Amino acid sequence: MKIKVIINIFLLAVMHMAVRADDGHDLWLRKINASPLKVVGAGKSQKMAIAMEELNSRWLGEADATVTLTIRPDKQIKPDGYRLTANSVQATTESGILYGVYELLRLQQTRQHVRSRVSNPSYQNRLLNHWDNLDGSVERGYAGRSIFWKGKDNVAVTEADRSLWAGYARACASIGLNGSVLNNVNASPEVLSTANLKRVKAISDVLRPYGIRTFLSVNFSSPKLLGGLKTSDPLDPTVARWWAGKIKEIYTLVPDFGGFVVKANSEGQPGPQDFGRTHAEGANMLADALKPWDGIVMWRAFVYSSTDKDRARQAYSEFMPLDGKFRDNVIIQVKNGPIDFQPREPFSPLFGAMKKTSMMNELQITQEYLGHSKQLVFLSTMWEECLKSDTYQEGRGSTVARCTNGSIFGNKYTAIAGVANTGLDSNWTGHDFAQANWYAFGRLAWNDTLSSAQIADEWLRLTFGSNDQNEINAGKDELWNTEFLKPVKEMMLSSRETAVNYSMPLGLHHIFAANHHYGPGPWYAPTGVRPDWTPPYYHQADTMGIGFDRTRSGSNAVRQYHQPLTSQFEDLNTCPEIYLLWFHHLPWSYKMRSGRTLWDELCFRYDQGVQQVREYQKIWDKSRNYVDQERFLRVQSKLKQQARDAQVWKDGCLLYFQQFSRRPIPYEIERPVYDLSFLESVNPLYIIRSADNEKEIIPNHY
Ligand code: GCW
Repeated sequence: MKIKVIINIFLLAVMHMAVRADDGHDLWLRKINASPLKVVGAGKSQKMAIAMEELNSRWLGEADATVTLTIRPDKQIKPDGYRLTANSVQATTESGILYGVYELLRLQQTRQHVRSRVSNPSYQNRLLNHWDNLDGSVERGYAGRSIFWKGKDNVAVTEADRSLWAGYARACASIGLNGSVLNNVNASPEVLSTANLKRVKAISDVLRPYGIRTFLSVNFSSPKLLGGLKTSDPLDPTVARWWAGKIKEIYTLVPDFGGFVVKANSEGQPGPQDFGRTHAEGANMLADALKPWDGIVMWRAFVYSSTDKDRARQAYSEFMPLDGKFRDNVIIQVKNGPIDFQPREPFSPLFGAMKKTSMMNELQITQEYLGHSKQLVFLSTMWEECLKSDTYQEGRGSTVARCTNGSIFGNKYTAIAGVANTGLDSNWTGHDFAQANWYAFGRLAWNDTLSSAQIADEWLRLTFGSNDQNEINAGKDELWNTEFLKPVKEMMLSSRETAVNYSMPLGLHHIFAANHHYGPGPWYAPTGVRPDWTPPYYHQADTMGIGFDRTRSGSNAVRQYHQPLTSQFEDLNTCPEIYLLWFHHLPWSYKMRSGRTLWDELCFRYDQGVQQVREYQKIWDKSRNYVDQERFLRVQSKLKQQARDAQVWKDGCLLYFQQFSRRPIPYEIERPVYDLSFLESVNPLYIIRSADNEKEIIPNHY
């Protein structure tokens, strides 16, 4: 008996060792046993050397095949695009070759047939925005410190830095990204100091061979704060001259520099309004200075003031009157929703509305409002929902994607940005499944019509699949498909809806605990804090009901949408239930389409969210034999945390709202396990910032 147990343990151990330990550092580019091949036409540049190296180390096509790389003019192929066959890549630029090579290798590794075809990116600029501070901390970063910055006494560049940046650039290039904004939009003027610009140059020298251009976020008051001028008024000629000089210095160091991102007159950041000037006057001054170098300005529309009654209306109100007043090298950078990267928001009404101005979408890859790097939430479905939303601005089919990718308005410059989730953690993103969000952003930036199902499928195959021909021949592949790929993919695809359910179902939004935005805080409203930074401003719960009235009888934000959306959102019979409490304040007894009351429905949704996470724990535990021990245990432990988090969300929100609804939680639903008073009291403890602000620490037990 004893011997049998020992043998079983031994067999189990061998099985686990067979799936090699993996710290996740190689992302979706894990080492594989490549077949030999011959490459023709590669030339000698650094970029082509990378393309060659990738082919040689990752070729899974026919052994000893000859692959041809050709650069020549072709009207069908845009600068980063390519034409592909099973053994050739043709492009008009070296970057195009590189992207084509990565696609060819991806198709092979995911066992897809290589059709001969042309692929062009949806957006010219496909950018990661790093909210990295010069001191090395990362705003809303949950994967360790910055990969770019280490503090002002530490600007010298090391070999380790270079190799990390090369790994990062390679990962970005492999999914089609072509630009990085290296610092936080809450920008320190110091980023433009000569010492820091030298570091920017070093970074850009590493990024360039991978086709990644460098951009910076700038502080609008830099002329005064860094340059020592008396003012930063954009209409003052000395200010414009200062910027022109700085920009020349940048381009001397970084000849292919991309341009600036600016957060102006937003959340305390300086901007042109400090001098009585408009956003357009501010943006244009920078755009004119960048023009001779072919640089662009991405000017953010994330603005709101404490006095307005509805934060959701403000970006539109402030920017619409400026339509047509921006230079052509200015792009207005708009967050996907009108408030702030919430688990679910309708799309921002600005998309497609400013017809004479280029607009770009800003998505958030880092999970500020979606469980940090603690929770498994695949964001691709959320972005897909936004990109495919019909704005109706130029008739049916005017999706957010088409309003920003140039296909409707023919914009000279197009772009899309994702707020990065990378840090020094060995797996780059903290949660192993958060890598999938980085991957998905790149893939959607390249092709904004891709489905999340395809993206999840690719990512899982690349990240966890086997390329061992023996295993495939032994039929292990079949098993892997049914027992791992299918259930785990379904888990990913439903995970965002799950997070919505356990945190903010039916259109609820911004009911987070203050500051860190991790757990629930619908009760948080201390005196003295501006109302739009407190959850009751957003949920408006009282004994009459719950929800934000944005109809004509409320803030009328609904008017900012194009017909038929205005009517659709306003009419309770047609308003999608996913946006119900976003647009309406409704009585607790309101009858939902399910036949339940609003209160009961809310309870069901919260409960469903909890049940779904419990289900994910089972799915993951069953995948044990298909994942290396290291990643298996890491994800398993994070799912436990997520299950506890979901319970806290459900109990906290339902017990809090129940004070207003004064109705029982339906008896078929699991009872709360926490007390409201306890959850309210631990709220500030969710996060303890360590001395150097390095990382948030969230206790495992509430
Ligand atoms: O979502 C909010 C974040 C801030 C961020 C801001 C912005 C960089 O809480 O941390 O600041 O948005 O997008 O500017």
